[in-house]
Amino acid sequence: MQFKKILTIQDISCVGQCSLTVALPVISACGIETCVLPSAVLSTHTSGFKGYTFRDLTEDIPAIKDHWKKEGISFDAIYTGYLGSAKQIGYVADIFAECSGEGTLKIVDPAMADNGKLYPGFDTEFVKAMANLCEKADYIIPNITEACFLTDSEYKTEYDRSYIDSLLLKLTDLGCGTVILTGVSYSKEKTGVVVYKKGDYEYYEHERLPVICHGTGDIYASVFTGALVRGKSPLDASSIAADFTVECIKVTAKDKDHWYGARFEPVLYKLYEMIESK
Ligand code: PXL
Repeated sequence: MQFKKILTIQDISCVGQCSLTVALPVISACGIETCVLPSAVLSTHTSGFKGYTFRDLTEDIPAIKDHWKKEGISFDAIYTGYLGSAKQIGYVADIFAECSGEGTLKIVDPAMADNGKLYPGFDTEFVKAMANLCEKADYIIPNITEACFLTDSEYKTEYDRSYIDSLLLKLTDLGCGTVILTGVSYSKEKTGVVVYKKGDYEYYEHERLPVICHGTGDIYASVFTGALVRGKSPLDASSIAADFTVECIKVTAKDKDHWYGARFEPVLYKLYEMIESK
């Protein structure tokens, strides 16, 4: 196996089972060296905790990038998640441009919204900057809420295929390569993910669990990235990510008091094999 190296850029939420505390173990478990660039340090994530601290690391990024360039460091893939500010997104675009080798995959999870709402602290300037970053990505992994903000579309909880198709078209118009749209559900019992590239629509449908679990988007995007970089097709990477995330949600649902994140740890040992055997 050829050893690969990914850079992931997202925050450290010290407590909360999201962003880097998910991406680092998950991508490592895929068998890939995982380099990190923390976008911010928060005491917890912002969804449900009150009074969290937030240290924005935007101004550290240019010097980190310049050092990597001096050392001749580049990555097989760069995967971004929750970013700290609109200005920071510009610096991340510089990293895309300057720390890529030939064939470096750029994967953007525009982690900024869910259930029809932006996360606290984000505004339209941030959304615009994120849309610009999506333009530079080979893969973007929005949920439906993020897709709506990125394309200035109406958010709907009940929809049909034509609504999803129009979101996909508008997302592609941002200029990105492939769209992985998560949480697309055409029935009560099932949900799924659409992989869309230039009019080519593939859908992986799976069980829909009656629980909402914070942090599953980060698990999904991390597994997708790891599996893709391990050479899986976008559809296979999407289905492995979906199956793994469903297992994490099932484990988490057994613990009624665990409200702030998804328990991926008990399932992590299976991930390498899930990738190998697909
Ligand atoms: O899971 C996405 C995420 C990542 N990082 C921080 C968050 C959230 C979602 O709320 O608040 C800080």
